[in-house]
Amino acid sequence: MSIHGDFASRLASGGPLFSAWVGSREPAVAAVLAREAFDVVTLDMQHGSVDIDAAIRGIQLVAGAGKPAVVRIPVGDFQATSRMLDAGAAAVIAPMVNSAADARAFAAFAKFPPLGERSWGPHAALALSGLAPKDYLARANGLTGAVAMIETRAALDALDDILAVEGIDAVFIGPSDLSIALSGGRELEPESAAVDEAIDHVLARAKAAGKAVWAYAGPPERAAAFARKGIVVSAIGSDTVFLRQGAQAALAAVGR
Ligand code: 3PY
Ligand code: MG
Repeated sequence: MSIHGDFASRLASGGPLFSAWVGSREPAVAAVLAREAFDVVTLDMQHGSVDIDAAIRGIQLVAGAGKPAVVRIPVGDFQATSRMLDAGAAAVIAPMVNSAADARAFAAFAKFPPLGERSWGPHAALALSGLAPKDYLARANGLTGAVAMIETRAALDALDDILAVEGIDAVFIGPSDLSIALSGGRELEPESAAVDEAIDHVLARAKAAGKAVWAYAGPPERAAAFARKGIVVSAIGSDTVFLRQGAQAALAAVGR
């Protein structure tokens, strides 16, 4: 089975899956993490320094390690979705999807007709999927994911409408922005009781809509807790955090 097919069936069986989270524009960083026991590697174009070129290379290097790559695009840059899927991303995460209209615009770039308006040109994706062009066209909408981030009050208010958009496969919780939104900008507490309550609400509404929930966890203990709650993909990291933690542990061992 292809990397995409394997990922899609592991998602369908409910996970839990764990993603590395990479903001570095050096694709070799994603490749190094892909060779650890992560199920998937996410390349972050929103807050990381990953640009289109780095994402295209990163997807290939992650695939070389036998793993799927997911890309988080910049806010509102829905057209980047098709490019990332053409480059072989297994799924695209769109940040700050705040309304059904945002979700429809995103899904339009993620899915081929009749579901959406994705334009044809999956050059690298064809090679990675191992599919003939006609088979790719027939299967791509099911093989690749459109994942809408829920991380504002507006998104929570529009949650059922966003979940109802055909072509949105899953929602992704951003606990940091949610904590800022829920506290009216007063706090950054991604593990607060208010955020946990919102997460449970999103899980319940997504279950009712028959859609999956992914989330950014940060620390591995939080990712394990998310997995126990039924979150299908939990992101651990990031690369910068791993680097700093490794450096701090090494320096602590020599008394610094
Ligand atoms: C958030 O927590 O707001 C995120 O977007 C995770 O990166
Ligand atoms: Mg966010």
